[in-house]
Amino acid sequence: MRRKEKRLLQFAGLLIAALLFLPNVGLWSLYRDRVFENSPEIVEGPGGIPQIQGVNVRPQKDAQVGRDGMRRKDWHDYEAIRRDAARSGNGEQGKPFPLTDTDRVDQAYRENGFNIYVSDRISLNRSVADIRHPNCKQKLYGEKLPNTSIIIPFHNEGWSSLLRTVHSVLNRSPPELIAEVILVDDFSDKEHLKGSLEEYMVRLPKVRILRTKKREGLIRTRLLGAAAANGEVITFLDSHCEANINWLPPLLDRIADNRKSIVCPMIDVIDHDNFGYETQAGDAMRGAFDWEMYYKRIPIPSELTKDDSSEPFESPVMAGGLFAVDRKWFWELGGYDTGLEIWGGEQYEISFKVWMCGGRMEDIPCSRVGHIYRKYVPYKVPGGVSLARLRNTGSGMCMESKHFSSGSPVRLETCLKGRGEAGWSHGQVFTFGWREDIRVGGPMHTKKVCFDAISHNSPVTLYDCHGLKGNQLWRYRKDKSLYHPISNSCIDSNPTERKVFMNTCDPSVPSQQWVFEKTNTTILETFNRNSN
Ligand code: UD2
Ligand code: MN
Repeated sequence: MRRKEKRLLQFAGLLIAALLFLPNVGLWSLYRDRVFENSPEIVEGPGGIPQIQGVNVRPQKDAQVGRDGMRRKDWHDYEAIRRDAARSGNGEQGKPFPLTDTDRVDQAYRENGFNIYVSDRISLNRSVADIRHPNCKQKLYGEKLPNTSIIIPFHNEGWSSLLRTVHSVLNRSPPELIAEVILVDDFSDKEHLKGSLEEYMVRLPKVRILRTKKREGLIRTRLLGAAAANGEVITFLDSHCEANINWLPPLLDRIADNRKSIVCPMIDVIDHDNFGYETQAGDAMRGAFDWEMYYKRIPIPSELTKDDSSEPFESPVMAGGLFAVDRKWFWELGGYDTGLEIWGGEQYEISFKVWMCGGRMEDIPCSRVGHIYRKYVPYKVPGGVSLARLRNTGSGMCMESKHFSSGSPVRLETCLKGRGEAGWSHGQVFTFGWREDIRVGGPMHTKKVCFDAISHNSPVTLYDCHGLKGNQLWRYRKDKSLYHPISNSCIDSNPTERKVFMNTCDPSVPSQQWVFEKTNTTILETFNRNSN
């Protein structure tokens, strides 16, 4: 009896010792799965910047074997992190540039939709704050990851914003994972994007420049880059981004895990005024869309929130510009629809396809890339449906929707000069689209308020667009009148009172005649054909 007890005790002791000390079994291996050996002490420095204690501490770069037999390693470049943390100056650590009023010149925004003067005064190699979830600093990713081509389409991009995109990618990605960086010029006409860009890129051997033969729009421009790419994965970025610390391995790791994955980094905001770098409001959210196909970010539902919010989560649709995908899988999906013009909508197409074809789409919290959200769209949209102005023939004045808000009247105002292309926000730009209503704003940023009239003698007011025709259905007639079929009346105007109202149609009075300026007549013809 006693001997048996002793044996049992001895056995239990041995078991505990084995669990504690033998490599690759039990508790020890579980522990090693989570924390890699000899990891440096990363501490939070000023402004949340990671700093490594001690000099020349190199982490253990040897791979660790996980419970699933996968070899994983720490992909951080601690040397680069240390160099970045030591930088100081304008905009360094992603801090806002101290703007004075004279820095806020309109001209600085006009060409790019963001303050290029400020961008020019910030280093092309500036450091950004490491605002990742703390768990991201501990994560290991596959020792063998596929390499990627980085594809950056651009149309008349600013010099410093484009170059900073390229530098941030090269500075903050493991070189062996970057097959190439392909800059695809969508028929820009700015001088700095021609010879000077080519000369500059000679010093960066991984960078190639391709050019479209005519203005193609961002979708066909991306496709041109994708067709020329050699990497196992293709990663698309906008031409005004900044990649954050260790952004790439977390993306590639998910594709290595399942090649039918489209993965997106968290998109941070680079302020268009002062270039401060911060998270989007609410940070991690799912991508979705409303009934008007407007992209939205919505909170992650509780059934999907994981204990660890640094883990990937699925989204119905992506934001559009920043993602990585297995190159062959992208083509198996059919790439993008080549009929998509200039800007927009492509994210729905690719998102629906990936879900319908047995893939998955994920957002990866440990991968972060900053993006400059512009103040307004600076480029022209050839053949677009944007009506720069609706000018009255009689008075020469323009329709104006100053407050953009539902319930406010449309008024007659002096036509704004010279700002037609850039100023979608000024209230004299309208979109006459396939819904046969008249919307405030350019086609890329319509405000979702529409011309609305309730009777044959009421004022013309703005109301939330409902897309159901009725009071919001309009027709432009050959006699230059704006006809409202439901009330069988036309838009009239009174320049003295600046009023815009409905009246019995009389094509002979100039106060009822309107000209669409800077629009494409075929669009109007299509519009009228559809409404017959
Ligand atoms: C968002 C996306 C963008 C794209 C777009 C349309 C993010 C951060 N951005 O708008 O990637 O998906 O929605 O859905 O998700 N460009 C051309 N040719 C053109 C117009 C644009 O090459 O004719 C380039 C442009 O230089 C930029 C990219 O395409 O690199 C996207 O254009 P954007 O920055 O004007 O679009 P954005 O950020 O408003
Ligand atoms: Mn963009």
